[in-house]
Amino acid sequence: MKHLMYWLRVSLFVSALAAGVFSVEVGGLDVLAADAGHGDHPATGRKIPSPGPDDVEKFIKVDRDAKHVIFPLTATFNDANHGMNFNGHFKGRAVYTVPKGWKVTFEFKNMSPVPHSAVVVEAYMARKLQVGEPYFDGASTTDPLKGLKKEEKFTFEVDEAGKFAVACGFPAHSASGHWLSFNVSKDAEVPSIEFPKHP
Ligand SMILES: [Cu+2]
Repeated sequence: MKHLMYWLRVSLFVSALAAGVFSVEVGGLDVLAADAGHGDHPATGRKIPSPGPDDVEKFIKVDRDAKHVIFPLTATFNDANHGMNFNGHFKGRAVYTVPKGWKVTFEFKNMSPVPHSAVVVEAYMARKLQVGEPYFDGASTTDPLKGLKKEEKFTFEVDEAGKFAVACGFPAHSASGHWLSFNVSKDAEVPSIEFPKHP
């Protein structure tokens, strides 16, 4: 039922967009993230990791010598933000930081029948209806506008410091909150994830 409602919302939105009558940013879906923690996915019962403040180290794989970090990235991990979340987080409220010059792999997985995708873009792009091309070479799933209903890994190198976002590239999803904060830092020595307080 939830998925049906969600489809309905999206198709209504897309129709509005097509008709050119949509003028305000989608921002009404302000459901706070449930404490994601480790848990069973409500739809599948599968154990999927989702980081909380105490288990970031278990969640990410770090190879300091190779300067390579691997993050799981599960779209629709749970029902938070109507399923428009990665690992249970949305609207930038998980901040992934990686040191400049490192290699980053995202292990994208979509748990929903709705297509989702992932694209690394400059932070301000996350609020747009279409988030555009990946900022770093290779920093997206295949054809992010269409989205995927399966798993796909992608790896890229972060050769420039700045504030970025891991956004869903399916039209209007990121504007509805389907994005995480992704910072490339020239000072950080190891990758980290932080959870800013809700405003
Ligand atoms: Cu999405």
